[in-house]
Amino acid sequence: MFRWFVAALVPLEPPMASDDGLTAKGISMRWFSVVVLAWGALGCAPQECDEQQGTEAGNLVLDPHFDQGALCWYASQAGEENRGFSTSDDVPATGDAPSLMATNDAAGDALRTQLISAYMPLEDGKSYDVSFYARAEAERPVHVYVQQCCETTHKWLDHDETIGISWSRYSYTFDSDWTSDQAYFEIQMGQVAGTLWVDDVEVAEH
Ligand SMILES: [Ca+2]
Repeated sequence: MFRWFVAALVPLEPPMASDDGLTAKGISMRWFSVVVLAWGALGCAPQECDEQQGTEAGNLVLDPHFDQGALCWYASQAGEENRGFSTSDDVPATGDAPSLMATNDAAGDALRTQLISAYMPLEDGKSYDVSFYARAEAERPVHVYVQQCCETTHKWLDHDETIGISWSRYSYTFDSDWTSDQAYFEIQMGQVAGTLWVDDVEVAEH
């Protein structure tokens, strides 16, 4: 069963102590606090996301093609949900409209603007393939994660990526050394201002 959560960026003083590697990467923890409402634990589905329609066999990502826009995802900018996010008919050649379009309106920390999937279950000892289509109005960095929420952070994938101006598929594989039903896929795109399109996200057993 997918669980759902809402995360928010909250100013935090003093900076949170962390050994999760974000500070080591020079990403300020000052703005980083994840507030979790595990509605799934209460048996509540996302209020507007149709989980049945969004579920695809063999793909752990809920609504991976953004058929429901961002309803099955958590998208935020500067702590404001859905700010700068909309659907677009600009899609990869093999894809179907819509894609998800994100416009970051100011450069900042990577996590200033983030796109986060609903929870996925991952198992220790299994290998997983991760991929998505993306393009940007100008070549730009993003950061791609598969990690666990929230008090015990575990990262399966932690990758700096450069997105080009043409639709391309970005792919990764990892061997899971951890079991969790609170894993999520995330793209952080707050590093530079500009627009990014994303579609056809997949996390699947290898
Ligand atoms: Ca699509």
